[in-house]
Amino acid sequence: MIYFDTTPKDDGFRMPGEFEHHLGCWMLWPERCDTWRLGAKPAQYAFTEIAKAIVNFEPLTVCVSAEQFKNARYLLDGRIRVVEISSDDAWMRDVGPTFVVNKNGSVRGVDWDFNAWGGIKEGIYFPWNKDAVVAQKVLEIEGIDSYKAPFVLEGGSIHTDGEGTALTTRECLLNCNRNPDLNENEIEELLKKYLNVERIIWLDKGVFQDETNGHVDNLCCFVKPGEVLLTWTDDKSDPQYEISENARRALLNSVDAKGRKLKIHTIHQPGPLYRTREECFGIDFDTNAAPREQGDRLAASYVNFYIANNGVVVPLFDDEFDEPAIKIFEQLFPGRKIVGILSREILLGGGNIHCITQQQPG
Ligand code: KQY
Repeated sequence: MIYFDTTPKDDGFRMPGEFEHHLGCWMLWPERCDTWRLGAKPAQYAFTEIAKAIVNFEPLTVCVSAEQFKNARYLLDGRIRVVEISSDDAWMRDVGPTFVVNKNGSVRGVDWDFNAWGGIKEGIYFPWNKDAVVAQKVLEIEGIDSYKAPFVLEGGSIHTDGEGTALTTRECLLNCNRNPDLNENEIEELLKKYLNVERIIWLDKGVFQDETNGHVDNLCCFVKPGEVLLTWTDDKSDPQYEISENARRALLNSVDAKGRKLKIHTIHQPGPLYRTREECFGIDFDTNAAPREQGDRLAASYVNFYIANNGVVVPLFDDEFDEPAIKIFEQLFPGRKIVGILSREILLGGGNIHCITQQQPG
């Protein structure tokens, strides 16, 4: 695998929208016991369900440690490719490569720096040396050449419309626990080069109490060029109201790279949801991992879904807002099958379906 010393922009490669065609999807396998309760068994079951939903639409590879290989192979649908790649946890969106494509359909990877969502002091766990080389290993397996981006970024902190526009949050990208030496203009310039976009739409904050420092993939995404979906609450006393309203105003006042005003769809959040006493039971304590405590507000959002070829895999929470959410997805994606999966177990680990997947275009 070659690392180019140019950028995707130099070479005419761009990050496509997630709604564009995929060659397949990548996931990791959960096993760390200070993230996932009860030896990660309930999480493994949830990942298995999501993997099965995805492989009905497109090829899927699940990367797993040597220790868990046989167990994962046994549990996962036979159509899924299982390969051995070690990792520190299971967030492929953030540790995997971002794929970029050119006009001829060639694909390259972007390999970002990773610091476990905030580095030694503020990150979620230490060490993260295995996570830091997952992208490179995926690209090696696929024989895809790559760009090494010279700054910290997780895939969950960006969305693109494939037509020159990127969406992100200041809370995450300008956080001093990511790239303390870079200001907003400098980050913009880097995003423009490595995603090959012309316009960045900045939202201030991500979902309330999101442990990623406000990843956009839990808050807002493109459903097609010119249209976004934003998590919402009608409850003005909920801190999420101000965050979503502020984002709505920023989106209203934005135009995309093609000069279009955005059509904004909102989707009511579930809950609010909190970690229960029972859900704290069976999480290993470790001073090198963020504590998970009873009563924690969970950053639950339907926006953390995955768009597959001909399908959409949507997180459900056994909540009164699940059914209206499914109806919204049916309206937004008329040509795709909507599959809802109960995903609270993944939410307990700090993310959701979008965070554990990474599409490979082609
Ligand atoms: O939002 C995401 N893309 C990932 C969430 C990672 C949470 C780590 N516990």
